[in-house]
Amino acid sequence: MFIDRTRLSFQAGNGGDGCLSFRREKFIPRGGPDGGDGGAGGDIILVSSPMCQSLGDFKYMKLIKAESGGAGRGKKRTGKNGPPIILQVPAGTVVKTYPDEKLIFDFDRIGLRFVMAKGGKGGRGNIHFKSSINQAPRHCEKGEKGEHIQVILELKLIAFAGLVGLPNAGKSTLISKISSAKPKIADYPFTTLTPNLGVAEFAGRNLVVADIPGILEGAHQGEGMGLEFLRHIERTQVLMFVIDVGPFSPEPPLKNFHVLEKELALYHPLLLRKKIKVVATKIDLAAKDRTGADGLQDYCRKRKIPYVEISALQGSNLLKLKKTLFAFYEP
Ligand SMILES: Nc1nc2c(ncn2[C@@H]2O[C@H](COP(=O)(O)OP(=O)(O)OP(=O)(O)O)[C@@H](O)[C@H]2O)c(=O)[nH]1
Ligand SMILES: [Mg+2]
Repeated sequence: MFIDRTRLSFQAGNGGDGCLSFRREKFIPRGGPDGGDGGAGGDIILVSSPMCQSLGDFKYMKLIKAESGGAGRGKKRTGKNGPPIILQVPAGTVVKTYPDEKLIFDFDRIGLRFVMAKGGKGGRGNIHFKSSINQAPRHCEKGEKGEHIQVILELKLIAFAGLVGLPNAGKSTLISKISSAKPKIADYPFTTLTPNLGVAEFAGRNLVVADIPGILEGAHQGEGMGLEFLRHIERTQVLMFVIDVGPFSPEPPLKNFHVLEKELALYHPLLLRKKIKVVATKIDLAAKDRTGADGLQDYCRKRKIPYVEISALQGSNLLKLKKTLFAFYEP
C-alpha cells in the first residue's frame, strides 16, 4: 500500500540520573564522593535513504521510543548511553509539526540526516559537586527528559514530470508505455487511487515520471479525489496535460484543458509556472472526427504551448513524446 502521509510521535530517551555515592572502603575513611554521571538518552534520527520508497513502515507505528540512559553508579561509573534509533525515510519526505503543520525538515534528496528527537543529557553524579567548602556533596542531578514531539510525515514524490488529466484520460496507459511503471488501467474513472512512479529511459538517460489520480472540475471543493494528490507533482519540473481527444470524451478537449488549468491554479498558482506540455491522446479514435483535437491544437499554437498527439494504446508518437520530454531535461 502506498502511504504518503502519517502521524506519529517520537520520544527520545531520558538521560540517566546522576548518582549520589561516597567511596566506602576499608582503611579509607571519608573517601569522598564517587557517584558517576547518568548516560545520555537515545536520539531518534531520520535519514533519507535510497533503500526506502514509501512511508509504509511507519503506518502502524504510533510512538517510536528510544531507550533512556542508564543511571550513574558508585565508584565513578557512568551509566550507559541509550542507543540511537536510526530510521530510514524516502527522499521527498517532509516533516511537519502536529497539529499546526509547520515545516520542520525537508528531506529533498537522498543522504540527509536529521535528529528528530534529542535524547536527554545524563545528570551529573556527586563527584562533580565537591568543592573546597563541601567535601561531601549530597547533591547530584536528575537526567534531562528526552525530547517528545508529535509530527506528520508527508511524502512528496520527486518526479521530473507529472501527468495530469481528467479521470479516464489515459494517463496510466501512457506511463505504462513510456516508463517502467505497471499501473492498473481500466475503462472507468478513478482507476488510479494512489500515485504511480515510473522511470522513463531515452538515449541512455533516465528520468522519473509520476501518474496521479484524475482531476475533476470542482476538485478544489473535494469533487472526485480532490486535489490532495497534487502535492506529488508540486516538485516536478514539467507537467504533461494528458487530454483525451477521442470521440468518447464527455467534454470537448479544450474545455477539459481549461478545467485542469483552473483546478491546478486553485491548488497553487505556482503549478502553472512549470513547463507545460499538452499530450492529446487516443488520437487513434479521432481519425474520423478531428474537431476536438483541432480545437485544442489551435489553442496551444496560439499560446505557444508544446502539443503532441499520441495513441498510448497503439504506441504511436511515443518516441517523439519522450524526445521532447527529455529535451526539457537538463541533468
Ligand atoms: N483507444 C485508446 N484508448 C486508450 C488510449 N489510452 C488509454 N485508453 C483507454 O482509456 C481507458 C482509461 O485509461 P487509463 O490509462 O486507466 O486512464 P487514467 O487517465 O489513468 O484514468 P484514472 O486513473 O481513472 O484517472 C482504458 O480503457 C484505456 O485502455 C489510447 O491511446 N487509445
Ligand atoms: Mg490511472
